[in-house]
Amino acid sequence: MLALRSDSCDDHVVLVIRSDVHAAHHCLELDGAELIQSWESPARAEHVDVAISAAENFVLEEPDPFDRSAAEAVHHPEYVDFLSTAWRRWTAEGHRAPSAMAFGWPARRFRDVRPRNLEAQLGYYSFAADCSIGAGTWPAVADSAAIAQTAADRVVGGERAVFARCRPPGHHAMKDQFGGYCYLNNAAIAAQRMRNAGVGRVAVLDVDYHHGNGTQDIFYDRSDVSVCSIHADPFEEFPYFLGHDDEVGADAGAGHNLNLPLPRGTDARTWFATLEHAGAWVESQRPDALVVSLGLDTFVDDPISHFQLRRVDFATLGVRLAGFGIPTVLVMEGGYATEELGHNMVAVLAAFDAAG
Ligand code: SP5
Ligand code: ZN
Repeated sequence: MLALRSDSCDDHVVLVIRSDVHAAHHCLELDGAELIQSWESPARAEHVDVAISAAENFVLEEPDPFDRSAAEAVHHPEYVDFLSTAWRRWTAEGHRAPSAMAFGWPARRFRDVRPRNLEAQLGYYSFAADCSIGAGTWPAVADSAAIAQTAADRVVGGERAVFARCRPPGHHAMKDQFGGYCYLNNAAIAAQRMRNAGVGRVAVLDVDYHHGNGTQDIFYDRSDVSVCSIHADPFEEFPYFLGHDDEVGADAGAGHNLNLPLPRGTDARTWFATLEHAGAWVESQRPDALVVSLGLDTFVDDPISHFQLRRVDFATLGVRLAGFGIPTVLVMEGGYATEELGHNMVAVLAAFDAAG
């Protein structure tokens, strides 16, 4: 049943954009020399949907159709074309493997020249072997982007906050490279969508455990979208090759990128002190709207991450995010304690909502 917002007596309702298209996307991931079912699984989104459906004051809606131009506004069009055709090409070539994954990359001292060979292009258009492209990947990727695009449209249309329950996640996706379970950068799509609709300045605050390298890449030389990421130190943690604190933006974007790396094992006290620093900086950028890259792999029991936030901390996070007092798109990113993810996500969103 669709609950109509105008029928609700309660002013506080969280609009959630979600769909089931993601379910056919399940990746393989290289773990040492072993291929495993990815930590980034369909069950993650299912647990979030179940927890949201069981909670009060959430209204769930399907996304509008994917607008390819929303993706092409932040990614290279030929990269979007590659993603949308890779599986068809892989199938046509008759490979034995169940999904397509790169095994070689244009690493240091190689040339940045696009090859014609599909397996080589997989390396050209990616930076990690923690995700693959299968039959359900492009439909899920396009739908996840549509969720972010729709959430941005609803916020532009007057919603105070919308949760984009995206899967696959997006913040690692660069202008023309996938990796880190991410293909299209949902948060960047939402930010750019709001800019195109006339929002003057947008800030992206990325609280996922991992550095939002893709979002940084996309907006690095721009002053209209400021990007701040709190994450595990890239000297120790994925994505390893970006996310240091001396990456401050370039050209017009100089001073509009802030990285706040923290050591593995960081506890809630230090994390929230860092969030205060991030919050003050975001406010100094004078944004008219906010995009939150909401990864909850900062959870103490996350199986692949090493910060120590608990459920109560996620409620505190929700209150702080509401405190910016500006229209907000909350975009789901990581979080691999699958059984807990739904409850943790509801903790953030319900606290955000209650805080107004
Ligand atoms: C969106 C997001 O959170 N992406 C994170 C991607 C991390 N991918 C690399 C993970 C490597 C984890 N290896 C864990 C081995 C445990 N034995
Ligand atoms: Zn993450």
